[in-house]
Amino acid sequence: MNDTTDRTGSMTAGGAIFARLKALGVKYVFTNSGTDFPPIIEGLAEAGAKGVDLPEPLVIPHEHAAMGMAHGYYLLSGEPQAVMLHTNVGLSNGATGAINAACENVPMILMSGRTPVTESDRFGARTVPIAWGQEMRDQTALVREAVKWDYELRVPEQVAGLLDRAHAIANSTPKGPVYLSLPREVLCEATPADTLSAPPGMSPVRIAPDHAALERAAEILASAKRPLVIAQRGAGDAESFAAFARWAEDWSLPVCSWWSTHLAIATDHPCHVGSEPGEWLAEADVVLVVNALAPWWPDAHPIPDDAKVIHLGPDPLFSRFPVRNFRSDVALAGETADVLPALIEAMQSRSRNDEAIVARRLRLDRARAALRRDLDASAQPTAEGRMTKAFVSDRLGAALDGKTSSVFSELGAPLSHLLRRDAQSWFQEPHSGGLGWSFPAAMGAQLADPERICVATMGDGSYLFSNPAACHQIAEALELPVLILVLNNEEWGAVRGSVTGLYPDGYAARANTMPLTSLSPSPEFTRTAEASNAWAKRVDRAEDLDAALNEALRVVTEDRRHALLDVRIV
Ligand SMILES: Cc1ncc(C[n+]2csc(CCOP(=O)(O)OP(=O)(O)O)c2C)c(N)n1
Ligand SMILES: [Mg+2]
Repeated sequence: MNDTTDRTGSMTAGGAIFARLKALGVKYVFTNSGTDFPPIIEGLAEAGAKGVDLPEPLVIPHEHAAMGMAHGYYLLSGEPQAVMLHTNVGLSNGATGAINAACENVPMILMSGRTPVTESDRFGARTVPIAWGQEMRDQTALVREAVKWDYELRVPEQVAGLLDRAHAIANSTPKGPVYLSLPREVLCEATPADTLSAPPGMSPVRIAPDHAALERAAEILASAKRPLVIAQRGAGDAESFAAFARWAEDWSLPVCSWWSTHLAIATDHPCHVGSEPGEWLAEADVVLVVNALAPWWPDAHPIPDDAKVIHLGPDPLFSRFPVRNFRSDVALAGETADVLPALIEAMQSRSRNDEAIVARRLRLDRARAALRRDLDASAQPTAEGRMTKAFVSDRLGAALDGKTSSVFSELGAPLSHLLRRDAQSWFQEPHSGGLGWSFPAAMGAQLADPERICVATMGDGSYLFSNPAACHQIAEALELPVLILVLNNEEWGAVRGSVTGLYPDGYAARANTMPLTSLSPSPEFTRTAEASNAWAKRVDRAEDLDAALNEALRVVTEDRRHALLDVRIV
């Protein structure tokens, strides 16, 4: 027991941060500690000894993994997240995760220590040379562009108020990460403890859609002849997901999942036209863009000059991004889970153009049948029995059918060939593309929902970006039985594809070995996984995949052990 605390009813600021996070609803703090952490660790122990209710601090041995886990935890739970890192060096390792979180409107309170500013004569002052080496003129600059708000804790009495504000801003529409830096001397000081468990002093703002814009959008959509819906970040929550599916069917609305990062509609829904918007956009008279950063490819997907475009989502103009000039005739701002049902409701009273709806239904039936034929044909293994991403995706979808599961894909099994039917059953890496995301995101999701099957599927390059040894250590230490599917082509195939896309007949495309794309020889990833007690298997031939998938699923669900399949693809 600390005498100072007993006499004054106060607590070390380092511990007070945790106590306040608990009051804000944070269950876990994804933490990577350092030499600025003594007051945090001492404060935690102090608070624990006094029976103060705290979130569980988790040791996460790489910052990118900590950020990915908080991201994945939020995707499944919708609950507020907190990540605590070490000074500038820990923060810079977490910066890619902050960019990913910002791109996907993932709210989290990101914190990192600040090296002591005093060199002597004050408790908490600098000791080892690292304290000089880690000082920066503007530490926050490392993540400022990715956060909605930032500040530095100046005095210990600010802990509760600042965290309340950070939480409210992070969780306001449009949501996103915020950053608070924590100087060591301030963390060492005492702060009043009596108000730390009080309810939050500030509520997040939830923006409601503008009524007039809703009516206008409903009118435009109801009278459309050839509408197209493009959805990238889902259809909101489970309820609005279901309402969206019924609505699309009722009005025969083609729904396209161009570069979707969340599932908006079942992949086998009669209105789902796949991931290519080109042919539908070319003749669209109305386009509804549901929370999509880049809803189409302007150079490849022309849209008619007189087509009306409606954008719907937490920030329909994506104002964080300097350049994004997709036409926007009507903007409906708000959380998708609110706006989509409101739009559906506003459509109810509109007159229906039944002739156009029937024509659309016939066209959709033909398009779905053609899509199904294309997908089946392209999901075959090669003549030599080798696997492709499409084949693996098709088999993974079949293996997971009927099971409550979420797939986190990062250049892994493509959505086009994967059977997915439920809200939250599919996530792809954010459009910021900070690779190394899916393995930790799946672990965060598993922590949030222990009974769900959480699958991370990724390229071999993406697996290496995830700091696999650290991630496997986490999976073993926290007993997170995730299934990892590495789709291993021994290269950065996406980089190769980008080069041949821009220079189809160029020198690089004709070279025997394209520069800067090879990852050969591939490590035996099974051994990396086995080092942390995972069940692991390498699969080279198409005929062996089904059995390997089923055994891996048995291991994660029955043995509750994490598993890795190193799937060799062409
Ligand atoms: C942190 C980070 N570094 C580099 C890149 C650039 N990059 C984009 S795709 C890619 C290759 C991914 O390779 P892999 O995961 O093996 O997938 P493949 O395309 O081979 O299927 C790279 C390196 C990135 N997006 N993020
Ligand atoms: Mg690869």
